[in-house]
Amino acid sequence: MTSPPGPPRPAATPAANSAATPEALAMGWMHTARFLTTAPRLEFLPVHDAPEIAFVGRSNAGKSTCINTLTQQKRLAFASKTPGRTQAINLFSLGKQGITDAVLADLPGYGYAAVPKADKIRWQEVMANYLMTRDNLKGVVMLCDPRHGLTELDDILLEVIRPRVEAGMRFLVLLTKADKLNRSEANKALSIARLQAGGGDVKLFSALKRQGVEETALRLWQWTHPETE
Ligand SMILES: Nc1nc2c(ncn2[C@@H]2O[C@H](COP(=O)(O)OP(=O)(O)OP(=O)(O)O)[C@@H](O)[C@H]2O)c(=O)[nH]1
Ligand SMILES: [Mg+2]
Repeated sequence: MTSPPGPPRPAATPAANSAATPEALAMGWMHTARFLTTAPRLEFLPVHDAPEIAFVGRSNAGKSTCINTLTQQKRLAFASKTPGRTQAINLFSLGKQGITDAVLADLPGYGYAAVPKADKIRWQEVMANYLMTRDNLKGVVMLCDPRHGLTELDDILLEVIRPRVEAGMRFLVLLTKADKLNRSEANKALSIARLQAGGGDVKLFSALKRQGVEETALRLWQWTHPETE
């Protein structure tokens, strides 16, 4: 007779549980996400020691949906059909047993036509400031709808972060809503975005088809736990 299995023991790090794949462990880690705070302006952002990862991109690109998919939580980040929905920086803590070992930042999208010009400029300044000055910013995930490609505003943002990327900050472009592309469109979008991102890391992502989800989770784990890379 075999004894019943005991309760699963939480792993301190993904590597601690040898039975599961690194991707599955990274997904378990992502699932620990919880709301930390919302900051309408930079000065309201809390200071913390954990590595931070920012999700940036045009309005409606799918940033909030991507965070919900990665964290396997339906309504952690507010996703909406109405562009311009995320209007403040929302932070989410990650880490097992209540210990925060990374923070995700959902940033408001840019480029939404209906936003008054003064607000747009104010927001671009806030964003540039955040990306240039946030000390513990470890990585940036830029989300881009491949049907529009990387736009002028995405290029400006790439320029803003270039010095930090050259200094070691991690960077990934996710081509979202990949479920809307056929295979040849997807391949074409990938090669164009790779060129535009200066040979940087570009992946297809679909919340709907769950494409690229586990790889992205693992990537974010590795960025924030370089000792495990
Ligand atoms: N088909 C498809 N639709 C998606 C996917 N990801 C997001 N969407 C849709 O795209 C719309 C915008 O998604 P959000 O996640 O709110 O976009 P956002 O980038 O956070 O937008 P802002 O907060 O306005 O900057 C919603 O209607 C989502 O359902 C995807 O992978 N596939
Ligand atoms: Mg959003």
